[in-house]
Amino acid sequence: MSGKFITLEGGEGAGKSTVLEVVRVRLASRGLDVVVTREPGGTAFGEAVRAIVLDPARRDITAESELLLMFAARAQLVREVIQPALAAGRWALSDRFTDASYAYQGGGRGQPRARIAELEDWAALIKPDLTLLFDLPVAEGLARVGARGHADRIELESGDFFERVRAAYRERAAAEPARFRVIDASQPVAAVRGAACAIIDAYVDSVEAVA
Ligand code: Z5A
Repeated sequence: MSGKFITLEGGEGAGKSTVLEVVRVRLASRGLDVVVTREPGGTAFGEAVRAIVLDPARRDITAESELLLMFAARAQLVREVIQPALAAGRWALSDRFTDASYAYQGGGRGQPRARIAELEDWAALIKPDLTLLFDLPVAEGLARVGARGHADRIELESGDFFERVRAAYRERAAAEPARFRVIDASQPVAAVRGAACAIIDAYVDSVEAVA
């Protein structure tokens, strides 16, 4: 069976990271060799970019610089980690990918979609085969991350910014129903995990059926 690329997406505090390991274990239990990564990050270069873009002291970063930095990290991750994994028949699981740029830099910051699409073609090269979108009301997500007591540079944005991020994610999910599965992330953790595992099982079944 050839490798597949799965991404987890959602707004602040949506619970992606909480579910990521469960999804990895589920895939492994199906006999799949899984590489787990995250964005921005996942390579030495990408983690250096992450430290810059999430640093709350860096209030000077422009929307254009932020967009380019996200794609610089992504270009490295795809070539260094994801493409080699897929070529070797492994599966790749990423906490965020290009949909986050459409949601945060496109929806949140108002960067033109066509510009993001150009960068996607040139720098990202690949699209996920399956994307789990963890969706919940902005106020709930912000209350969850607020309880952590510290905020990164992007978490310092306004509620309106995160409403635009959520709307952009939902719009993308509606436009690509074959790739996206939307999970109600306001449910208790056990229910969210259960929903994610059911989606993963059904997806692996469908891939095995055509292999
Ligand atoms: N970003 C971007 O702008 N453009 C891009 O192209 C890319 C990224 C790729 C990454 O930082 C930031 O980069 C991100 C988007 C931007 N924005 N910010 N800030 P990150 O990786 O550190 O941040 P994140 O991905 O948003 O992580 P997060 O806010 O922690 O969200 P999460 O991973 O979805 O949530 P979590 O850590 O699993 O859960 C958050 C808290 O909620 C935690 O205390 C949990 O115990 C709790 N939780 C989780 N699920 C539940 C349920 N179901 N009920 C109750 N409580 C729960």
